[in-house]
Amino acid sequence: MVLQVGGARIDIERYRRDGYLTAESALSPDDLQRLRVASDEVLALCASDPERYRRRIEWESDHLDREHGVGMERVIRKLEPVSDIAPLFGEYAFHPGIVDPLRRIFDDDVSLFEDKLNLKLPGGSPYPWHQDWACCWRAHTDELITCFIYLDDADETMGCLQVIPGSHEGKPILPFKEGSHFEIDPAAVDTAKAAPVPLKAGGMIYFDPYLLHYSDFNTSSKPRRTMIFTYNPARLGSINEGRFPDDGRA
Ligand SMILES: O=C(O)CCC(=O)C(=O)O
Repeated sequence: MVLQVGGARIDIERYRRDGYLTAESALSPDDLQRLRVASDEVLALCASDPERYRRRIEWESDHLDREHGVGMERVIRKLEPVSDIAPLFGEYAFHPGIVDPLRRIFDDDVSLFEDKLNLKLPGGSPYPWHQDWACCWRAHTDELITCFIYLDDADETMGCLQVIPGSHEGKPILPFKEGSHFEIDPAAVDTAKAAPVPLKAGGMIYFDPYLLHYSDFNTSSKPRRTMIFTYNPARLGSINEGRFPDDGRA
């Protein structure tokens, strides 16, 4: 069944078959500009007091080897969660152009399960092949859909998302690489089937929690910022409210 939801063409069978779907931007150039400004502001806020915001911050230096880490010592790669300290992200999480397709896939309203801002600034580090449910969400339902929204144009030189279409099929839980609780064993990943998903700013990727995905270094001179929202069906309730750290905010 193919649905036209706002500007998005939603092919539900395709989502179920491939485990992901792309959609054109639901956001205007003004929306995107507001979000980029909000991204800069929340980044500056957290960078100004990294001790206070430490539970939200992932540092590039924890993901880069010595060769790639030069000059990246104090660069933030990810902020999670952000919607409570940067409410604009919380507002856009419920933008109809973003969530209406999900309401059709879930056949229900949505509840926001997770929100984050991945910066991938120039020189930013890869995310090795992983499955979100297996690495990060096992304590919760797997009735989850992630929406990945590029705030900047993203191509392969900027480390756009890459996926293995259909790898979610049958809800496999693939073995981790030895010593990791995140990265899948490279022997279990057929990288010949990898499909890069480059999109213009505002472009969206909806994907399944079992889908194998990856992104490479940002070797360009431009940022590849991404707003990432994960939702569960509203009938399950607000099941991940405990994710917001109490970092002494007024
Ligand atoms: O931002 C990226 O490039 C990948 C992020 C990702 O895979 C994740 O947050 O699970």
